[in-house]
Amino acid sequence: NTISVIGLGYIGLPTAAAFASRQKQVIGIDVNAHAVDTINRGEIHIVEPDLDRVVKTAVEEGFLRAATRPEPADAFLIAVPTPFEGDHQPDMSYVRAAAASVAPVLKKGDLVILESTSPVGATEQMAEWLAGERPDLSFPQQAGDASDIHIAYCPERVLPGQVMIELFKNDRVIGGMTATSSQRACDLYNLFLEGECVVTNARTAEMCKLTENSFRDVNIAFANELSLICAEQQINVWELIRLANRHPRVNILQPGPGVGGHCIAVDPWFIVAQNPQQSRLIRTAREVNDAKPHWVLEQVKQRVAECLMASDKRASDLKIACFGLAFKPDIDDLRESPAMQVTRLIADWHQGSTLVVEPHIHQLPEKLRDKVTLLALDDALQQADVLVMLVDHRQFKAIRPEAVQQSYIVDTKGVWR
Ligand code: SAJ
Repeated sequence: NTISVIGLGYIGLPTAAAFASRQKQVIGIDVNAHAVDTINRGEIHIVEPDLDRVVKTAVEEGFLRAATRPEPADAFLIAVPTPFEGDHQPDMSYVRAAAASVAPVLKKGDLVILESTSPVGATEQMAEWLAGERPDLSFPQQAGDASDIHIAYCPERVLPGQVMIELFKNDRVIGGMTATSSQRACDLYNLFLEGECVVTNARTAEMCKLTENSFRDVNIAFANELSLICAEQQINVWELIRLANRHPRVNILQPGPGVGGHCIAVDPWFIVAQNPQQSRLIRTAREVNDAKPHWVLEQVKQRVAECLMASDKRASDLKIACFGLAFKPDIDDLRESPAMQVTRLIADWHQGSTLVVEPHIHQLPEKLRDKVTLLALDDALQQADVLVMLVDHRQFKAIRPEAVQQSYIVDTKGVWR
């Protein structure tokens, strides 16, 4: 039995590698020829702990290979991006293109699974697209359990940085369009899954994925809102949360410079787009979290003003050091990072130099290259007048208090609480 994974990104490639690690024949498909060549050399084009080793072994042992065009297989897993468009409407064009590319190679008995985070109804929509391309085959929407092609929605829920652990260990929600589709999908994931397959229908599974990330977004927004209130009331928000969390039924998350990554800041909008009247809390949480980087900039402006008042320096002499660019601690992923956004806002506003410390990178991303200077931790601590803590990387939490001489600090992560 051959398994085909369409889209070899942060989810597709680890999933392909997981099946291949159980000695299943896997063909990975991606439109990016560079990614395909890299994988066929046994290397990877993304950063994820342990993935390189698993892919290398799978390719060397002949269980995994990549191609740019779909080939016949028995199961197809679609794991392509579903970003949103300018007005927060989900963009399903990659799923549509993936369905169109798979349709010509489908045969009776095949299973098609959508893994991409999608609005409710997307799986039925995908089935319609497939049926439109292949009138010679029957699909669940017309033929029910007796259909030629089986279709399910099975979202991933792995944490970036721990994908190769969570992919195996997490329970998996399986939303088949029919009972047979669900059963076939369970059998497939059980090839490598140590967690449990929990069966539901496709619409519930779609909503479940959106719900998980919206839950986290709403809870982080609560913490971020508290941080604004506490700043007004001269209360240490970190101490406040620590104390409140001593209550047996309270568990507040941590505030920060905003919410980054590729899922939590995106998925809630899928719910809002489909249910604008009902999703007031989810929308507001998004707005609270998206506003946080701008609030951090205002805090920096205040500290800079105080620093200028207390010294004879001009604004253009003042150095601001930003600590961290990654979207969360102890990773090197800078995409969709609020720390990056804050750093850019500061660099665009500030007349003097903006320094950056990011122990996980050797080179600044292009967007920042001519705006800021990448420095070692100790150098930045020595040179800067104002410190802005943006990511609670291990290295920053280990800074000794006596190494910090500055009194003008914006600490978005409570590292210097
Ligand atoms: N963050 C805070 N405060 C917190 C926790 C997180 O500000 O207390 C921030 C982080 O700094 C980061 C953002 O939220 O900027 C998101 O980080 P995260 O670690 O919460 O989540 P992701 O985006 O790395 O992965 C999430 C996970 N979803 C949930 O925990 C519900 C993961 O399980 C999903 O698979 C993933 O989204 C996804 O692909 O959807």
